[in-house]
Amino acid sequence: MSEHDHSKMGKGDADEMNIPAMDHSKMQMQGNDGMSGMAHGAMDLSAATRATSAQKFAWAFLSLVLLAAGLILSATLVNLNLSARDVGGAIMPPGMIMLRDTPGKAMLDMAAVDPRDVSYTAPANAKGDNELRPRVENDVKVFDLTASVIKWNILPYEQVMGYAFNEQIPGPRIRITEGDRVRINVTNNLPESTTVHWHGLILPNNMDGPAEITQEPIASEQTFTYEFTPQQAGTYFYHTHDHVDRQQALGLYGALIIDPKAPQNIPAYDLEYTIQLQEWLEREGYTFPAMLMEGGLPNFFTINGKAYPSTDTVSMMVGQKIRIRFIGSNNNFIHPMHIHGGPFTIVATDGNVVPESARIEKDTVNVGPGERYDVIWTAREPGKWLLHCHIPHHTTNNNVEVEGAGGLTMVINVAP
Ligand SMILES: [Cu+2]
Repeated sequence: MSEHDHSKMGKGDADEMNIPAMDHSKMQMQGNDGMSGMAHGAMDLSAATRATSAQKFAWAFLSLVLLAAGLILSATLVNLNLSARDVGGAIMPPGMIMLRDTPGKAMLDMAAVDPRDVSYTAPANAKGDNELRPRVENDVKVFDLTASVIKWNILPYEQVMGYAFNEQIPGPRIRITEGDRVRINVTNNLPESTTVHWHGLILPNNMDGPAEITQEPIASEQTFTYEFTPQQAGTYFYHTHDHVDRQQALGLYGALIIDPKAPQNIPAYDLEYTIQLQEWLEREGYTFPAMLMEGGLPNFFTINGKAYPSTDTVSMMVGQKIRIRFIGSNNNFIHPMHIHGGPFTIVATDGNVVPESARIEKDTVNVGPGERYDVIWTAREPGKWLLHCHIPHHTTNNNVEVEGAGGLTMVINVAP
């Protein structure tokens, strides 16, 4: 008999197979008896283990105390007053200490550059500090600067998100002559307001640039025009003067070289090279403004927007002299810049010519934020002579030496 035949199986069939026929009425009774018996047993068990009201209250009270303790403990460590409105989708640097007294503005200052603000990706081999040619309008040299967020390679394999003038880091070099009338139109395509300060220049106060002090900040998508006539000559630079802590640390600066009308009392030289320093904090694809604050310490360093071995190599011949203009565009750190192969002479400080009697010979000069040193170095021996910061961490790329150095290093290649 197949399985399918069970449904047709009658009482007789069951007898034939020695399966006792079921008495349904009896089974029902047994079932009821069984169930009521079990219920009685369960009631006995529950009576033995059931929580008393006092116990329930104790558990509820303990849970509430633990919940409250958890909230109070967190409240002592973090700022519960901050809302998403204060900090948006800010991504903070790993290691930043954020306590209950850390304001939302501090977080925004240190937050990663928002990748959604990037409007341009520079070619990996693009260089900054390209001379910006003015157009001349009624004897005024007119320059256009535009600030925006870009992707910029400091090494072939290391791309940062920076704030840039004219889509390069450093911003373009402005080179004028003492006494030139200049007009500079600054357009702001950054996600926040900005201004430009002309560092070291004597000019009308309302052209000096500090936001909220001498002028209204230039809002996003707005343009402000600076116009003045520099009466000084030498090595200067321009940089943001609004949210400086963040904006300059992300690349918003450039060289301003003013040639003298008449020759200055500076020893002769054959070539010149300008050096602008910067620190970077790049972690897991995010760029944070490097600064001397917990979590903000830099792990990359650049000369003219590139880390060694991507920095320039300067070529010279034995006997030639080079004027190196060090610009302290670095925002937070002092860099003792050293040249191998013999001393240099400091011929100008902060744009001002050093009188002959006061010139000193050194082979290392501390370039602090805002400072400029013009030095003249003589190529005495052939070979590869290093120019580098003497803080060894600043000559690494993310703490790694590459091809013998990194970061604030470049080579002066002297031919016989
Ligand atoms: Cu350094």
